[in-house]
Amino acid sequence: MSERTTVGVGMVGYAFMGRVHSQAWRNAGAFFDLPLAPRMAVLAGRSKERTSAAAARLGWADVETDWRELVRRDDVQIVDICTPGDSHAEIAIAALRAGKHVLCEKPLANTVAEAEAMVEAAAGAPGRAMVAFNYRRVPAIALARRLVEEGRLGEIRHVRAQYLQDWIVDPEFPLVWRLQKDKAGSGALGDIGAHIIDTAQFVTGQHVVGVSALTETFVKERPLPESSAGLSGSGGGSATGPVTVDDAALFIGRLSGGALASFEATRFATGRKNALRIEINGSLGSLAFDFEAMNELWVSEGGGGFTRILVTEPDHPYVGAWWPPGHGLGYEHTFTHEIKDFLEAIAEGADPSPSFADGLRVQRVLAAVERSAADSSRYTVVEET
Ligand code: SOE
Repeated sequence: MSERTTVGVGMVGYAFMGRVHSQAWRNAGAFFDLPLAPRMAVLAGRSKERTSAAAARLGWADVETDWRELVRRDDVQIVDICTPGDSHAEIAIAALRAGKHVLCEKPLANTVAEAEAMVEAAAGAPGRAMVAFNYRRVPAIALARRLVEEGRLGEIRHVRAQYLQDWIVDPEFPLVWRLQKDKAGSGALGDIGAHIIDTAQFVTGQHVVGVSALTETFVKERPLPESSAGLSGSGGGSATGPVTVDDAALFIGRLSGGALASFEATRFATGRKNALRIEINGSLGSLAFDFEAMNELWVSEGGGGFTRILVTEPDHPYVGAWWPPGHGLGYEHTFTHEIKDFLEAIAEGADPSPSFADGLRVQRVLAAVERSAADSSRYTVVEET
């Protein structure tokens, strides 16, 4: 067996995304024949005690309490950014300038200007840069892309994309960082709307060229949290603070190939936990996907109704590396696939997909949605409320 080059990985952040990325770095080599051998060298977080505990649990060899130290280390060739959006640009640009490869959580940044600076840094750097839109690596979504690419759906006319969650329906749910504009950039729009924009663009091979939008913040004040952690931040006392992001964003758009698209991203879809859905209608056929049944793709061809493809066959994207047919994959596998694809791109010296430029394209759509929603002249009143 040939000796593979070892690449040291340094990860910044260890909350929800840090945990799923860690398991992907740990497992990718056990299931895929990787061109490079990742070594989980160092984890960075602010508190020495909490970062050390996370590193021991998640499998990182060492810790730093300042991400700048991580970026300086010679045993780190890849920097994986799992922090809130307000630090993505600074960390990514520093890492690229230090000659590292960068994997950055989505959305790429909090503003278009930051995302542009990141793309510029990536263009002039030796390292490769990828934005972590993990749903591209759901086997059923990758299969959907394959079907569209093969022309099986014909000309694409409609895209209906939704990302429905309900984790903040309770008005007592605390004001965690995802509900603060200075940390997260936007709310449901950037957090989960970004995923459906990327998924729609990826599957159709087209991009959004114009939008018209409505956004809403249903619960405007929330209890201040004891900790600002993730999706389960614990409630505080009686003090409250303002929610400064959208709870829901709905928009319609036109795609570059002429299709009409509708998008809905909300954290108020009571009962829907992680329903990333997409339906595409073309001149020859249609397909439909719902992440809550992520091993299934529904396809209509030849003028008939929808039939189910169970996406667990070895010739389906990524599946051959895993279990026998019918045994199914989960959320975490999408990140393992992401790591595999990222390492292959690095080894080939190619731009990973999605690149920072793809992330910027999504960022521009997010900004356009916010501009459209803020422009009341584009909203036709039927009745004053
Ligand atoms: C929270 O809405 C969240 O964790 C997103 O930030 C992730 O990107 C998504 O995959 C699951 O939900």
